This record gives sequence, C-alpha cells and structure tokens, in this order.
Amino acid sequence: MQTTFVMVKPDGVQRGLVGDIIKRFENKGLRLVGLRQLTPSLELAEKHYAVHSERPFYPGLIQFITSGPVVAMAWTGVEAISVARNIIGPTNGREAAPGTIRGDFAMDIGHNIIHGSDGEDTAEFELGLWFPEGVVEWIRDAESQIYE
Ligand code: IDP
Ligand code: MG
Repeated sequence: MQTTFVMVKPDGVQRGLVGDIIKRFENKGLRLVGLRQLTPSLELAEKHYAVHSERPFYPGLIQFITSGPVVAMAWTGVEAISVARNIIGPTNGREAAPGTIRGDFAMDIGHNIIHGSDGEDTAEFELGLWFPEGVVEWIRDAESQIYE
C-alpha cells in the first residue's frame, strides 16, 4: 500500500470540479485518508514547488497556487502514486488523453486542474507538508472486493 498527495488547484475549485474529481478516485478503489480545503500561504506554496524554483514558470505557478482555495487530499491504495498519476494524466491538458482528469477538463500546461505526487519520496514530503497532523487510519470494507 502507498499513500499519495493529490491537490485540486484553484482553477479546479473555481470551476466546480471537486466532486467529480473525488468521485474518480473513489470509483477507482482508492481510499480517502485526508481532505483539507485552504488557500495556501506563500510559504507553503514555495515549499511545495521548491523543486521548480529555478524554472521560468515558477513565479506564475506560485502566484496561481496561492490565488484561492485548493483542496488537498491523501489517497491510499496499492501503487497509489502511479495509479493517481494515471487518473490525472500528463501535465499539458491539450495532450492528455480523454478519460484522464486533465484530458477531460484542461486546455493548458499551467492551469491543469490538479496535482499528484510523482514518486515515493515526493509523496512522503508533500503529505508531511500538507497534512502535518497525519492522515486518517481506516479500512474500506470494499477493499476485500477491490483487491484479490
Ligand atoms: P506535474 O504537475 O504534471 O507533475 P510538473 O512538471 O511537476 O508537472 O510541474 C508542476 C506544475 O507546474 C504543473 O502541474 C503546472 O501547473 C506547472 N508547469 C509545469 N510546466 C509548465 C510550463 O511550461 N508553463 C507553465 N506552467 C508549467
Ligand atoms: Mg510534478
């Protein structure tokens, strides 16, 4: 089992996509273990995107992500990190396949609706950053049907 960090960005919240997005992860069989709505502080945004601090799009990215509320989530499942990335789709919404979140809702590279951790180390770092109090321990009864 892995837990991954997923965040609906300000464009996804403003466009009213939170419910649809949560539904896709639930339908797939992932288990929701953390959920928080907040407008990220500059400090939090800069820590989250520190890896991109030298990129030309970084100032715009920080401005965007602090511009309004986001919905931060933690999802658990077998190989949850790559499963979530597949549900999300590639960065550029115009290139993302229909059926993925970005493929269905995004037309842009920057305003691409949603974030998902890209590896085990990133997931651990991001979960600690956005859920410092930890996540919720529970078992979905349906997991006996979801997994062999
Ligand atoms: P990812 O979100 O698919 O993992 P990353 O390369 O990690 O993509 O970039 C982080 C975020 O930075 C992207 O989701 C997007 O919002 C923004 N971003 C990435 N590349 C560009 C770009 O070329 N122009 C504008 N924004 C970008
Ligand atoms: Mg990334």
